[in-house]
Amino acid sequence: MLKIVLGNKKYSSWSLRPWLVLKQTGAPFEEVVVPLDMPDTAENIRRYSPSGRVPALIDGALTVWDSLAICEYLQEKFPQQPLWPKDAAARAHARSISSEMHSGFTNLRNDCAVKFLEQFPPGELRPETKSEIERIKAIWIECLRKYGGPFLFGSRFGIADAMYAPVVSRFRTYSIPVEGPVKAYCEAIWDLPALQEWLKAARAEKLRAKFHEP
Ligand SMILES: N[C@@H](CCC(=O)N[C@@H](CS)C(=O)NCC(=O)O)C(=O)O
Repeated sequence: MLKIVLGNKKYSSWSLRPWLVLKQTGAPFEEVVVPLDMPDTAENIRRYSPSGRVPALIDGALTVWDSLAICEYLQEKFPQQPLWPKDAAARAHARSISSEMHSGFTNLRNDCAVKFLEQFPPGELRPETKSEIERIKAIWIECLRKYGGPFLFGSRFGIADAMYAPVVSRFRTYSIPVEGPVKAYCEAIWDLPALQEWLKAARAEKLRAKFHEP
């Protein structure tokens, strides 16, 4: 059976992404949660993955690490599932925005750490962070218009949605205003049964992470 190695569900945004994609495949899988922010975190993760970072996917003798590589592997393993869009141009678009998320938006990532269960009143954001938020909203609006929603590439939740799911959480946590199609998209993601299942598990989690909690 497939095994996915994750960090704390309250905080691990990189873990959520391939976990959502794995849920979308419908395949059974086991989970291992490695506590983050501990002196032995990297050593513990290295028992599963050479990168010392979560997430990692274990499929028999094969280990795949790094969120986007895991998503790509899942598409190859489950070719009947439209995790990437079937149309080549749409697929290239989906890969572009997924890579843009994977390698970018560092101001937003640094200033607005993912805390899936928390909500704060609106605060002042740096101009660099605001401009990344505007870029993300523009990406979503373009996709929703072009492919008809409710997800970025149409009626099915896919890898691109999974890559941006933690941003939806950041918008909630930091009370970043959303309206129109962006608001509808955020609601569609937040209401996903799989995301709600993740949040339920996060609420039940007893682990604490010192870099993420006072
Ligand atoms: N580029 C990686 C980033 C993975 C990452 O930074 N994971 C964090 C948790 S969300 C981690 O493993 N931290 C462990 C540590 O810092 O010791 C991916 O996309 O999977």
